[in-house]
Amino acid sequence: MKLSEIIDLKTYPIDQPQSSQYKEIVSSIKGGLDEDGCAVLSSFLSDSGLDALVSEADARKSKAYYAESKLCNIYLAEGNPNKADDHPQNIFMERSNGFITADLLDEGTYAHTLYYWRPLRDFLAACLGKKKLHIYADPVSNMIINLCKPQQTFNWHFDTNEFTITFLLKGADSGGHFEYVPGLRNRDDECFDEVKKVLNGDRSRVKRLDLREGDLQFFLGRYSLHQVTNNTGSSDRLLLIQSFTEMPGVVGNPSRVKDLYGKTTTAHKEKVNDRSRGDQLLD
Ligand SMILES: O=C(O)CCC(=O)C(=O)O
Ligand SMILES: [Fe+2]
Repeated sequence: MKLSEIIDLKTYPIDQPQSSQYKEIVSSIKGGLDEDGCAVLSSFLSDSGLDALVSEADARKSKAYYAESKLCNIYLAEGNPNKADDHPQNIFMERSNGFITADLLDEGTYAHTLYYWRPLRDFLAACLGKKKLHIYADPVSNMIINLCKPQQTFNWHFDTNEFTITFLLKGADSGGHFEYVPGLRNRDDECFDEVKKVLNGDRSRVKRLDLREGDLQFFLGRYSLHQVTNNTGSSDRLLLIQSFTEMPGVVGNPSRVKDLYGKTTTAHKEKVNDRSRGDQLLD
């Protein structure tokens, strides 16, 4: 399988770092990320790539994991009995989406080929101004497909990994919008007061992204609170998510991984006390 079958390499020559087009793309993404932690490359996937990725996702939909517990806080973690009832750790919202996990997108799939393609990672590193990026070492959640069926929703939350790219494979006919609040917390501060305002319905800092099928979205989800609004249409919304880290060996918090994705592996057990993080933020 050639990468030119998946990505529109003519418009986005991300395998040619010396080209002027490459440099222009990198600088436009840097601008978007600096401004609000988010940037989009429209129609990044080729038509055939999009079709192939949608077929892979459709074939695995019946294996998507849906958690039993539906009420979650924004840290996708337990509440904190030592804090007031209206503290962000103790505010719970409905989450009803499911996930097709990384172990179902095995070697040989288009999604896997794209994720492990070195030029993509180098390109992402250039966009982020980092020397090198690593594949997120979490074998369950490093590459997943978020499945929001009609009437499903993904509550406000922060991500574990600093940096994610997503590909919209199938949009909802109505609802199912990606909304985010850029830089709502930072590596040194949870900014609970600002977080609380958003959870209490303040929309002044909320942005909504108009994503189209085949678009590539860059997103700094560890610091930007985000949600997917209720899918009020009649078709499924499918989004492929690939995560990368600056430090090698990062895996998710075992209880969060188990709750969201239904399983953990020996990698989570080994890393239970050593989950290499660049910060002390709540997960
Ligand atoms: O489906 C989306 O647009 C966002 C998914 C997401 O935030 C996540 O899986 O952490
Ligand atoms: Fe997220």
